[in-house]
Amino acid sequence: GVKKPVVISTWRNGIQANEAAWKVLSAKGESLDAVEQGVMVVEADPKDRSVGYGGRPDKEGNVTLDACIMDHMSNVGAVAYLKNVKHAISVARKVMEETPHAMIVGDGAYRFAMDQGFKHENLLTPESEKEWKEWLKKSNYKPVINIENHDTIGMLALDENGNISGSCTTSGAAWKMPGRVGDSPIIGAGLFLDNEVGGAVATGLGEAVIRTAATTICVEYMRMGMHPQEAAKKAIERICDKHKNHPDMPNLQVGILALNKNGEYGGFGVRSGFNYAICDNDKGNRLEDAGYKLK
Ligand code: SD4
Repeated sequence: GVKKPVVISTWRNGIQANEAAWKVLSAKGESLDAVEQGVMVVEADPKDRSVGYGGRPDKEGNVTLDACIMDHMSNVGAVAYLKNVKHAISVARKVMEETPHAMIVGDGAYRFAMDQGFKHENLLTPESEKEWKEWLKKSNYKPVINIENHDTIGMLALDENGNISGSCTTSGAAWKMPGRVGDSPIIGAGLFLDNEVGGAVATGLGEAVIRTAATTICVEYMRMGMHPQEAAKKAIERICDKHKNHPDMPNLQVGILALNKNGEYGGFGVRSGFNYAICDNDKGNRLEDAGYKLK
């Protein structure tokens, strides 16, 4: 039988995000509202240092946000390199619903957000500013697995009507080059779904996810009949294979979550340490460790 509703999201912060999403889902609400409201909790949380308010800045001290959202009819909306607006996911949803476009970036995204009535806010908290100034002393850019960038939130939900939606939002890689955009706002990279099959979200080193269209292939593996856990594992194996001789490999971490139409789910990482929050009627809201390829 189909298990629904279900919501799954990346990392420990997914617990609080799932709670907000579950309010929508348990009231027979739509998965699109669930995945927006869920990740908004994390965007507003200054303690989460890689999403929204309080996110770590780029190398010049600017907090810039990337986000995308996708619904069961394959409608999509995305923003990238967005400054001074806390809820990038809601701006992405407005792009989807109020414009003929799929993605708006930078100054255009900011101006669109202002037109839509979003508030201009400073997103750099004193804590993130302090860390950035510490980093500036040495200024060497080297992504550290599971430590530096570990809180991007990606979420997938299956609602009472059997419809899947997904969302993904981040401040990206800490101390990134100005203008750098990761996988998180890119449909087919950080997030992909097909309501006939299921969906997938990614977290970790965005460049590696973009190179392999990792969430797209995960969904296609499910289309071929694989269980979400197996599909996520196969997508991670593809990433490892394509990065065998790549300089990113020694520090590479990517985590992928997958959810199918039956409410079955799975998670897999390149390395240990990737976990996710899952909420369903069976066992409630809990944190689970993903499988992994390398120690
Ligand atoms: C990025 N994938 O911008 C994001 C970072 C991330 O947990 O997932 N952090 O590359």
